[in-house]
Order: sequence, then structure tokens, then C-alpha cells
Amino acid sequence: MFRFRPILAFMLLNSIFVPGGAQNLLDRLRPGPANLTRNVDDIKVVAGTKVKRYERIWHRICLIWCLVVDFALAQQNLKPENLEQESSAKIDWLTFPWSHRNKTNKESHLSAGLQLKDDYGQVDISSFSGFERHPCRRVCQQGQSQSCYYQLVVHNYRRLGPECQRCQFDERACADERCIYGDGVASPVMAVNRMVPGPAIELCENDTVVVDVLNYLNEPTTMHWHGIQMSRSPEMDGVPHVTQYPVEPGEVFRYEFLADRSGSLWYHSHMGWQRGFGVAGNLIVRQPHLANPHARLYDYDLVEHALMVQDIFYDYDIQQVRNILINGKGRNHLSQLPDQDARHRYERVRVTPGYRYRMRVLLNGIFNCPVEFSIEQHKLLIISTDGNDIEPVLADGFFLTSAERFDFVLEANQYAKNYWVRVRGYEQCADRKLYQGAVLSYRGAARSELPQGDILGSRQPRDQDEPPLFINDFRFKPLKNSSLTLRQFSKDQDVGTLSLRSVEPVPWPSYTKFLTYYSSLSTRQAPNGELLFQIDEISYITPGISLLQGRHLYKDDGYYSNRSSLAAQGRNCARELCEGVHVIRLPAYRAIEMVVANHMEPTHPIHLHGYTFRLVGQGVLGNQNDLKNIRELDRRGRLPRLSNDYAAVAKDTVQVPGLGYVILRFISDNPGFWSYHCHIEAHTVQGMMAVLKVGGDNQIKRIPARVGC
Ligand SMILES: [Cu+2]
Repeated sequence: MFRFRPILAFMLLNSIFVPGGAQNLLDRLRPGPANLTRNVDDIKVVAGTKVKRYERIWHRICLIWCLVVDFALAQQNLKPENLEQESSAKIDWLTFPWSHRNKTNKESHLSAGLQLKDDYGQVDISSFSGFERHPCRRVCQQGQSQSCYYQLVVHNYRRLGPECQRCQFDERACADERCIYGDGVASPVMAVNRMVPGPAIELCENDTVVVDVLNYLNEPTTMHWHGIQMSRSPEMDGVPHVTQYPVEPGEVFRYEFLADRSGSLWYHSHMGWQRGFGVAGNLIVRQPHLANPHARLYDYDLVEHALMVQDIFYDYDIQQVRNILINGKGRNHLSQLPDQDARHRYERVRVTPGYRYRMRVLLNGIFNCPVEFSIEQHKLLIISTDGNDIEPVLADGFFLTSAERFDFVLEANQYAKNYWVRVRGYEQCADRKLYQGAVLSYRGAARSELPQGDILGSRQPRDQDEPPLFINDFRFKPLKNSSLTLRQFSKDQDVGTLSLRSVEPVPWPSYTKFLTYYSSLSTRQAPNGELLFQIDEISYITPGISLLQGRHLYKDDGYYSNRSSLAAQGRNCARELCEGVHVIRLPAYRAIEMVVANHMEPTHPIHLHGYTFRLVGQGVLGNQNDLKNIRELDRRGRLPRLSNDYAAVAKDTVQVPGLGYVILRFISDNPGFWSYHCHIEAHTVQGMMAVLKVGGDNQIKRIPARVGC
């Protein structure tokens, strides 16, 4: 790659402005006895031009300066972070149409009204790549953090596109062609670097992450780094019109942040339905061996054992869930072919007998479609949720609602053959009888064969005398009494999230008094018949001004809608439709407790940006009238909490049970504007979102407003 060389620049200028100058310089630099004995003062006349004394002195000063700067730059370029930036900058900017054509071209490209499904063919995507050889993918060492640079190109693409010709007949060809086969149904997608899911980013805790997101879509985008707390860089959280302005088509946005924690995190677009079209990928942040409490439990932690489960729609029909895929692949439910038919394309997970593997599972859920995950004939030692380590639980499987993650250790201790990895869909997915499989393939088993039997089979554990144990079940049963019987769950019972125990004690003393905020999840019919989703009986409307950048441009009370501001205006949101820029103000550096009540029957996975919270209460009341008086119920002690000496599980996304509630606690030590929303895309888009403004204006990082031109 081109690098500025002051010494060459000096020679060039010397040769232009001083006749024979470059030759003199070369003569002086050339080694040899003649050169050593040469007196510089002898060279007074060059091609008939007299070089004045002060010019010679000036040239010497310039020469010395250039040599010093050149040496310094050379040293700078030898630093590892610069080497890795160069090696990872694989994409040639000149291959992008808007850079070598012009802005008009970009606009005409848009104004031509090209359909999403057609215009990807114009993109030169041959150079897009994953990060398999990225220097930040390494064994993490204490005190050896790096700067890690990535380019993510978000672009339109196609499932079962023309590049899939060979893949349809030969499974091994799929990877070579970068074919997004999916379930074999052609459909438009939005890819990242030509992949769905996008390329996994792997790095170590405390690395500095620099990501250029290039928007090659024909609509705006942003990227959210789900799980990163952004404690020093609230402007990098990626929520449109909350922490940044959207990245317009043809623009590049540089995200720069510290990987401030470890775990199974992920990145995804926070704009409209783009996450559902495929803009998401794994973000795996590892720890040094000594800092990892579960390091001794497994032998391998490989990126190919990270599984992203996603529910998908076909074409632009965002009303209907059509399939569930595992790492972008899976059986076709339109066909009547049996599960074991070789024409299906399943994700394959390879293991060697006798070893233990850390596996990471994430649900990039779009619909109300929780899933149950298990592996045929295997127990799962569950060690982490949402990137937070828990005391290991040996289970037969677990449930995931959208955006939740579980890590587990799989011991390859069975007969060497192929086994089904089973994903069963519930709620909207159950209505369509959707399920999906991947193949756990032991070394020594036939590589191209599929397991025998159906994917789902029966929900039987390995040991027939023990009933199966599944954790994080979304189907809660109402509490019979208010006393919690912790860790006393029997083996015939599915274990709720609340029973999990973190490896870290809660970060507050037992006498802490919490400031409690009561929040609710509900729906309301708009006058036009549209079903809107609400938090605190307010449907969120995206502001025009980005809240973080433009906060000097508006007055909080006039711009924000929240329960108190609407009440002050005499609005009764229980009776009328309330919509607005829903911002809930919370004080910074306080112990905060949020009681979230769900007035609806479906579960809502609630995600909080900027924080990892502890789950200290969760249950079902089963009566909507009770939920309306949740504050009163709480006053009467009907909403029990875990005690402060219990290491409550830490999460960033939690399911609020249907007609139930959760109680979350955190220390509000991260001032900023943090999105708080349901992770079911249809619900978010229809208003189930709010923003927590934590801290006053003087406590929140100042971010200059974007200067338009
Ligand atoms: Cu929801």
C-alpha cells in the first residue's frame, strides 16, 4: 500500500526546483570512497547555475528533517496495529461505483427505482471477505490488547442467486461459491460482506474495535453492537436518531469502541427490518485463560461452533414467518422431502470424539417465535447467557427468545456418527409447524451423510430414567405463592431464567435501596385500525433530531413524551392513543430497579442497551387487572425479589412472561441515551420502544451535532 515518503518527496522537489539537485543528493548519498572525500563546497556550479550558500544550508536542513521523519514513519508502520490494518483492508475502494463514478450515479441508481432483488448484480462483491485470518483472532493474553480494524459492507444480495448453480447439486461447492443457499427458496436478502449471517468478528476483551460500515443498500442503515456497553462511546451504540444519524446509501460510518466486556455478543442493523433480511453476525469477545472461570470445562472454543438461529420471511412478506435457519441453512418446509433427504442443505458442526467444545447459540428472532434447542443423544453443560458466565447447569436443552444467547459445553462422548442438532419453533413458528436441524458430525462418521430419523424425534434425554431438563422456558406457570423456592427445582420441571446463578456476586451491598421504575408492555388499536405496541401506554415515534447529538436543539419537556409529561398535558393514555418520542429520565449513578409488567399473552424479550442488568424477579400473575395495579401489588409484597446475597443472573435481554412481569436491577453508572425495547422486530417497529435518558445533560458525553452540507 502507498505510504508517504518524505525523503522521496524531498528528492522530487529538489530535482524540480534546483537544477541537478536530485543528482547532487544521490551523489552525496551514494556510498564509496570518492563520495566520502568529496567536499560539498566544491559543488558550486551545476549546469551553469550558481547555488547560493544559504540554499545549501536550507537543503541540508530539509534533508535531515526528511530523513528523521522518514525513519519515524517507518517505525510507526512496523507497529502491529498498523500492519493488521493494512492486511485487513482488503477491499479496494475503487471497486465501488460511487467512488469512481460520481454522486449523480448514486442518485440515479436510487431514482431509477431499482428493486432490491435486482440491483445487487451491479455490486462488485468479489473482494468481500470474512475475517478468518484476521490478526485479532488469537489466543488472548493478559495485558496484550490490540487495535482491530474491520470493514463491513452491507449490500443487497439474494438467497439462491445465480452463484448457487453448483451448490444445488454438490454440497461441497456451496462454500466455494459463497452461495447463500438458505433453504433453497430464492428470496432477496441483505448481506454483510456477501454472507448471511455476516462474518463473525472474533477478538479479545479490551481490544479497540474500529469498524467501517459501508452502506451499499438503497436505504439508510446503522449497526448496533449488542452486548457492548459503550461506556466511553455512547455515540457508537448504533440506534438511529438516538445515538447517531442513519448512515445514508453510499455513506461510510466508522464505529470505534472498546470491547469493554467478554462473551457471546453480536452485531446487527438497528434499522427497520434489515436484521430480518440478514444484517447480523457474531461478535465473539474472548478472555485470557486465567480470567475465564470456565476455561477448564472445555478443550476448544471455535467460531465454527457458533450457531445463529434465525426465523425468516420470503420476499418482502414481513407478515409471515416461513422458516427457521441455522447459520443461514436448513431444510425446506415447502417441499415434502423427508428430513434426511440429501437435497436439503444443513449446517454441519464437526467434532472429534473425546474432546469438549464450547458452543454458542444465538436467536436472531424477528417474529414472536421462541425456539427450543437441543442435540440428539447429548447433554449440554450450560455455562453462559447473553455473554455472562453462570454456574454450570447440565441440561437437555434450553429455550431462546429473540436476542438471547446461551453458551454450553458439548462433550463429544457418543458413538462416532452424525446426530441432529434440533431447533423447534413455538408460538408463530408452531402455527406453521416450523423446526430446523443442523448436523453434529463426529470425526470418523461419513462426512456427507445425514443422521438417521427425523430432526425432532422425541424429547427424550440420554438417560431414560431421568426426565428431561430444559432451562429458560418461556411458558411460565403462575406462582402459587409468593415465596420463591430457589435452586429447588425438581428434575421434572423446566427451569426458569431466574433460577440461574451468576458466577459473580451482585455488584451492590445488601443494604442498597433501589429507585423503582414501573413500566408496562401493552397494545392499542390506532384510529386507522393498525395495531400499535406500547411501553408505558406510549407508542414510540422516531425523533427527527438525534437525541444524543442534538440535545442542545430541543427542550426536554417539550420534545419528550413520557408518562409524567403526558399527564401534565392532561392526556389519559389509558383511554386515548399516546404516541411520541418516549424518553424516560433516570438519575445517573443510582441503584435502579425496573419492574416491567406484560399486559399481553405473548412473551416479549426486552432488551436494554448500555447495561447488563441482574434479573431478580420474574413470574406470571395471570390476571390483567392485577397487572394494572402492579405498583399496588408490589407495595403489598406480591412481587418477590431474590435476596442480595443471591448471585442473580446477569443478562441484556430477558423474556417478560405473558401476563407476567420481570424485575431488573442495575447501577446507572453509564450516562447516555439507551434504547429499551422489545426484540421482536414487528413489535419494535410498531412502537414497543423507549429511550432511557440516564443522567443530566452535563453528565452525558458531549457529541457534536452533524454538520450538514
Ligand atoms: Cu414484543
